[in-house]
Amino acid sequence: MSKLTIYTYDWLPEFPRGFVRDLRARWVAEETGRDYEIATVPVHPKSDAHKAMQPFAQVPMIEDGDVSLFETGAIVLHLAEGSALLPEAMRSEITQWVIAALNSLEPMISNWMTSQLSKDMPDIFGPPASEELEAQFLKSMNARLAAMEKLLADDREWIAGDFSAADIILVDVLRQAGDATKGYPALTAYIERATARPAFKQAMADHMKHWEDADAAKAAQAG
Ligand SMILES: N[C@@H](CCC(=O)N[C@@H](CS)C(=O)NCC(=O)O)C(=O)O
Repeated sequence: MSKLTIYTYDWLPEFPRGFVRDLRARWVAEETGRDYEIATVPVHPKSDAHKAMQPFAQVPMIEDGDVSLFETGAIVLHLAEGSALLPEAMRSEITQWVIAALNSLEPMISNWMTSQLSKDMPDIFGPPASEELEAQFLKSMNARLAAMEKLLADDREWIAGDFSAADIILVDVLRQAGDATKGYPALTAYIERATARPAFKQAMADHMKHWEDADAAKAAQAG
């Protein structure tokens, strides 16, 4: 088995912890029983080495032997390869749902969350959206959440057959909507089912420990 390294930031403030997308890479590694190491890139300023691995200077990235990848959809599909998370017969449907989660849900959720976060943190998230724009973001997000609610309520435990790579991406995208999913019982139950998995819990514990260690390293450096 090749050596797997997951790259994330060296430190981040409290508010994004628990939602930084290295969690998706950690989760798939846990589900598939892959050992991995964590490597870090500075959050500020972004380094040339970071940009060489991730052209948009975001995280996460991975190195899996000779393969270097960015984009969580690609990372999760790559690490799921050959495992029960990506059975050959379901490959196309799972890929469809990975792309749907990242392309048809995440932007709507992200627009809404950014409009909410910008109220308290305009220096980070930009000036708050107008009331009209905020209402539009909410409507667009809710239309997508309602469509997902119907699917999950009608006929399925997981989004594409058994628990798969698609559920890892979709659930982590839906988690980002926070309380906005509360009015959707099937979605809420789906998120709870997925996040009750031991692999998710381990990934989250290690993710949070990383930020605690980063705080300690920063404090030690400050003397
Ligand atoms: N589409 C990318 C999004 C990556 C992303 O948004 N990463 C965030 C952390 S979770 C980031 O690095 N944000 C800092 C920035 O955009 O400068 C993926 O799924 O990998």
